[in-house]
Parts: sequence; structure tokens; C-alpha cells
Amino acid sequence: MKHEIATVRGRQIWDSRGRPTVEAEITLAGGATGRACAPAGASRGAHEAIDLRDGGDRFGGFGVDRAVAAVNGEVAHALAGRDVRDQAGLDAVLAGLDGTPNFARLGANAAVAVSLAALHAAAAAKGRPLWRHLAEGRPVRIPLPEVQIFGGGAHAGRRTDVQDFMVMCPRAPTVRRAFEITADVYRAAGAIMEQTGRLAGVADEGGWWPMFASNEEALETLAQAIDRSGHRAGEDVFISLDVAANELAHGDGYRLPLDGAELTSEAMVERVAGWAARFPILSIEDPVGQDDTAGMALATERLGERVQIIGDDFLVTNAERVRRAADAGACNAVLVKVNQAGTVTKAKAALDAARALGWAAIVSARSGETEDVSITHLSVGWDAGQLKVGSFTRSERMAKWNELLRIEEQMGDDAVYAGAGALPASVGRGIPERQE
Ligand code: 2PG
Ligand code: MG
Repeated sequence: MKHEIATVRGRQIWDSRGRPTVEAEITLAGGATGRACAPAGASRGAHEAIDLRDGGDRFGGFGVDRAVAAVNGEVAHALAGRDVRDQAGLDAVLAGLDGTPNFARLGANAAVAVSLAALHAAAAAKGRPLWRHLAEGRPVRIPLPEVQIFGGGAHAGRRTDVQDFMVMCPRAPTVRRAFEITADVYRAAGAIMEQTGRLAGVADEGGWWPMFASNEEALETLAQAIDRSGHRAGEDVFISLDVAANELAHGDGYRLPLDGAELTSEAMVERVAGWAARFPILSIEDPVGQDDTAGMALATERLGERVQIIGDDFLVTNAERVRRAADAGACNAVLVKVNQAGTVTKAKAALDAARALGWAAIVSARSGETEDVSITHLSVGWDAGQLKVGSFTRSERMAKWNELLRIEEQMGDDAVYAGAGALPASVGRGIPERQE
């Protein structure tokens, strides 16, 4: 009885872009509660589950009245009385109720908030932190963070073509130290922007606004910032890119307005490979678009031994797409965004599919976020190994990084930082040992 769902409540709250989003709260018969908020992407893949918006003039069309009504109406009705410990069963009810392959009717924003709220309630009923509830006694690691320093693409008015310029510290001894190094790099990057008259605030995820004349200049400035921070590029600090190339697709190829370039798929891969040859790049997400399997396979063939090749819009947290990509030799890592799938169960299936292939996995936030820290717990409890949250400012981002520090403390002596071990095996092995 204690684990029976008593009430499901949906409400509209506001996200980090000042747009409406869905929050769900579940109360169990035993009194435990769980709450979660839906995030929202700006650079979205066409194969993602549907983020249901009201359209029209109100709030620029971003209203979520229909999604909230679905939670308070048919979802609440369908879930009442069910056992919250049966996450797969609850998620199957949500999918069945929706009746479409992609939550087009109820909204994946409604589904993800409810699915995660149920997970939180189940953990609360056990009196455990969510990460521990998910780990079920198995040893799990503290993930390697990917932290944005410059934010471009759809998160900065397309000021640069490449979307995320990030850093990773796979050789740090602890995540605490990785954050200290990252904070130094972030500060150094800001100082360079100020001193060169290019300081113009921050982009959607808190990274510095990318006032650059080319995509390569952003990479050069990031490399300078690492140097300026006093840490060593290619030893302590590596670069990670999210090209989000889906946003650059043009005809059969890609258009990079900032570089004045129109590229075939092969030339796009060539350009990205050129960056990887010049800079200490360890990870590249979506170097080509969502349906460019040949391009992704080429990128993986050319770079996959020493660079993590992540599919985001390309895989959309979908187990079937992960398996198909592997058959084609595309990607060696999956980005896991629960709202791309719609439910916890579907997202976990994509992660498991990737793991079965020996791939790496990164649990990721969206560009539109809230104070919700569920993804931090998922990345630890599922032992994904990596976590991508955005930059190192703004509390919708910092809340998630800070939660990792609390979890590290809860683990005490058992806390193990995944570091280089979280990367695809050949990539991790290729990282030079730190020279003292
Ligand atoms: C991505 C995410 C986060 P968005 O592309 O990986 O950076 O962006 O949420 O806008 O899809
Ligand atoms: Mg992406």
C-alpha cells in the first residue's frame, strides 16, 4: 500500500529561458513524494519525442497548457493506484495511453516529468537518494563532466556554427578537482574576451557569448584560455565539441555561414578532422546531421580510435537507432537525454544498447533547463560515466554540478571518479599519462 500512487499533479513552471515548462509531482499512499521538471531543447532532432506546445500567440506559442492538462487528467487517472516501484510498467502505461510512437499526443514534456517524478517517489519511499536507488547496491562511478566554455549555434543566435565548445578533465583525480580546473579555464576565457573587446555576456547554457570571426578562432581562444588558466592542454584539459551539425544541414551537405563554407558530407568530416588534428580534441558530438549515416560512419572510421564520436540528434536516445548506427559503423558513444525518449525506461534502454556495444555514454541536460537535478542522479546511478550539463555559471547548470559534489560526499571512501575510464576504450588509452 505504501508504494501505491495516490495523486499525480501537473503544473506549469518556467524554465531557464523564461518559457513555460511542465512540472509533475507524485504522492504515494505512504506519504512519500517525487517531483520532476521537463527540460527543453533548442537544437532538436526530428526523430525526438515531441515536446508538446500550445502554439498561438500566448508565450510565443510555448505554452504547455495541453501537456499540463494531460498530466492532471488522463495520466493521473491511469496511474492512480499503481505500484510506483514498477517503473517499466508505469512507463508502458504512459506510452500506451499516448498511443503514438513519439508522445505526440500527450507530449514528451508531460511524459518525462511524470516518469521522473515516479522514479523520485520510489527512491523517497525507500528513504534513499535517487542515485543510490538506481545503483541497487552495484558499484557506480562519479561521472566525467563535459563543461561548456563558449556557447554558439542555436544557443547564441547562430553567432558561431559550432554549438558547444567544451572542456573535459579526464586525468583529474576527483570531480572536485575537475571542477576547480574548469572554473580556472572559464575565468581565463572570460578575461581573454574582456581584454580583446569581445565580452558580450553569455549564451543559453551560460558559456561566454562567442564573438568570433571563424569557428577556428573559437577553438584557438579556447586553447589560449586553457594555457592562460595555468593548466595543460592535452594533459590536464581536453576540448570537446558539439557541432550540432543537424542545424547546419543544407541540401545534401552543410553550410557554415561564419566560415563562408558550403561543404559536402565528406568535406564536413574533413573539416572536423582538421580541427581534431590541430587542437587537443577528445570528443565530438554530431559532426554531421541526424540522417547522415554515411558521414557519421566516415567520421567514426577517421577519428573513432582517438576521439569519442557522440550521436545526439543522430541517435535521439533511441535503442533501435543506437543498434542501427552500430551496424553501419557510426558513433562510439550515445548522448542520453530522457526527454528525447519520453520515459526513464526508454532512455535506459538506449543506454543499455550502447553499453552492450562497448560504447561510452553521456547523460545530458537540454539548453532549456530548471533547478531539477535528476540527470545528475541518473548519470551516477546508471554509471553512465559522463555528464553534460552546459557551462559553469547560472544556477540551472550549477545546481546539477553541485549535486555531484554532494553525491561524491555521500559516497565517502567509495567515491571513484570515472575520468578517462568513461571514454571509449581506445580513446581513454590514448590519453597521455600526466607528466609531473
Ligand atoms: C545538445 C543540447 C545541449 P539542446 O545539442 O546537446 O547542449 O542542446 O538542448 O538545445 O538540444
Ligand atoms: Mg547535441
